[in-house]
Amino acid sequence: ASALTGTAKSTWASFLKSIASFNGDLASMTAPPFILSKTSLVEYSAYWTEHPKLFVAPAKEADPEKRALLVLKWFLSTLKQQYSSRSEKLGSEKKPLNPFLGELFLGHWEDEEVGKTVLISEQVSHHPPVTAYSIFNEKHGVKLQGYNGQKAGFASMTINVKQVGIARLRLEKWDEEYLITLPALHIEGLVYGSPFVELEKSTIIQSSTGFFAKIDYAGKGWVGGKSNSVTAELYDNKTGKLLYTISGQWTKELVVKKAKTELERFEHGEKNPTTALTIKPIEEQDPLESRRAWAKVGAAIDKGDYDETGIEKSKIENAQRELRKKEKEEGTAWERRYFTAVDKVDEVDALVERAGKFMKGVLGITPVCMDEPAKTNGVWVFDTKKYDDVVSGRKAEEVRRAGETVLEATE
Ligand code: 0T9
Repeated sequence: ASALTGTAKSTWASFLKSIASFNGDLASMTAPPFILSKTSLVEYSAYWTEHPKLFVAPAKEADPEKRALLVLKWFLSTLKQQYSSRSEKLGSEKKPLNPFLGELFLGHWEDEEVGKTVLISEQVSHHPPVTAYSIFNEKHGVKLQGYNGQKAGFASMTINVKQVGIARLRLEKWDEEYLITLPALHIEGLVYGSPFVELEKSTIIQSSTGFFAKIDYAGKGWVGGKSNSVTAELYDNKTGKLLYTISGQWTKELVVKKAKTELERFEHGEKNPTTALTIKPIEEQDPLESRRAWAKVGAAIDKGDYDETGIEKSKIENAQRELRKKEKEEGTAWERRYFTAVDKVDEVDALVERAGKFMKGVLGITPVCMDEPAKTNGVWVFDTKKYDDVVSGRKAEEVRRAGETVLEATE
């Protein structure tokens, strides 16, 4: 039965009618007030590291096979945060704010045991929307970077979303790289007014030391299965030997097995709580930082004031349109603060090729790893030079000016 009553019910009904003719652009969708979230999509990068201990764990492991298993365990532990934490907290999936070009989400996790893990997330493209991030723990030499956008479609009351982009994990100490692909998903529960995410299809993790993980997702009723089901298999690339399997529900418990022998069970709920991200108070934030930039919109959403939400949102959107117009006239482009677009990354290509060979040979399937760069306005890489310039203050003037352009327009 529907979770909605009264006006919400009829607003939702007309919304559903409107998305029946959905054009694939998630951002352009006008959703009813009660489904709006005040969290911008640029914040979602933080879901990768809400368990900082699991994130750095592989760095301490000397055996490459066990390391690959730890990476797989960490990856699986991020799924619950990425895809079901909002539903759990808010009662349903909500429509995130559509980040503006250059929008930032900056913070860090402080953990007694593993030290500081830094998060840098930036909206590097607005058309199509693409978010890039870099997450690193210097002390343990663990560095994650990636970028992602979405391709969406609507069919039989379900929003189907394919993610474009990749994540890359680097373990400095072992000079090791992992390529991680992103799952496809769909939004269920639309008819009842309580949308939630279910994952589908497969992703892979390929390591430069020759380990390959294939991760298969399935939902409720899929071959009789439970919701949020996952089965991961970790192989040795060279021998094709299956080393470990991990299976269960990514929202609940997962079981690690070697052949038929159970090694361990783990879950990432109460027994393994997340670490809160530390971010600056709004007054100290850069004008491009998400929570500061969207503060008025957020306040209007909190109040449930739909008109005010619309007015404040339009201010930001119009200001952005003006900026783009000005750039076009002046023949300039918005300078991304931390990332740079490239055509390709050789290390990534090598991993894709390795995974492809393995998959064809052993599993009989071709890799769907790298999407055409055009879909994300390029392959986005973390630019350590830009980062150093910002941190050292060498870019202070540019940073100040960028902030001003956004402030002027929205205040
Ligand atoms: C990258 C993640 C992504 C972003 C979200 C599809 C979705 C926007 C993209 C893929 C993160 O690492 C992982 C998790 C959830 C994904 C979101 C779920 C969702 O519903 C939204 C889309 C844009 C909507 O808001 C659809 C509206 C719907 C909630 C109600 C009408």
